[in-house]
Amino acid sequence: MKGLAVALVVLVGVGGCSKGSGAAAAAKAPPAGDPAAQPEPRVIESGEVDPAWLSYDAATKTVNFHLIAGLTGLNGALNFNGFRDGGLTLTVPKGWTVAIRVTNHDGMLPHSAEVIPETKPVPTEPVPPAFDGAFTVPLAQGLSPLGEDGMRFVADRVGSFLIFCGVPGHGAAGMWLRLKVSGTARAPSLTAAPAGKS
Ligand SMILES: [Cu+2]
Repeated sequence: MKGLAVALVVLVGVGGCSKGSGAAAAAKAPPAGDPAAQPEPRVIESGEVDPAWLSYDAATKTVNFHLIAGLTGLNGALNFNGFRDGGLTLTVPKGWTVAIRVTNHDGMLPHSAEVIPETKPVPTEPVPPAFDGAFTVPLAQGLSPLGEDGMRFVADRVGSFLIFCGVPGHGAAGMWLRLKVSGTARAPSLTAAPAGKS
């Protein structure tokens, strides 16, 4: 099934849809400026961090993160970037602009993404976002298989947050990562932790 999904990604290419794709596309475009030239995510194993997911510009205080729903078969594909239950943490310095490109790599299920306050238990459906604009559209319905959207927001307060799938039941089933907004970090970073730690 994973192989099928990868094949479909190659065949279908960029399936655009959604809100604010203009602004989001501008935010996430590489210096070359051609979104169509963006490489598809390479196939990796669950728990492996691909350095290509994260890039940033210290001059403009902007961090670009590629969030990939259902990248691997982990947790019935209810994972982001091959991680579940907060196993991957994106840390950004306070005040930086966070641009997240969201790709639904799952060939079967819809997925979405939303930054929410850290809460236990993890919500079973969408809640108000922690930052203005920190969600994909449609949030509860999710992006179609192989669909794509983006979000852009200013991480204007320190704290611990979740990057959570808003499709009912997915987040609570483990489809969430962590976002830490730090008052002391000098640069963004991506850190893997043992799976299941929450
Ligand atoms: Cu999901």
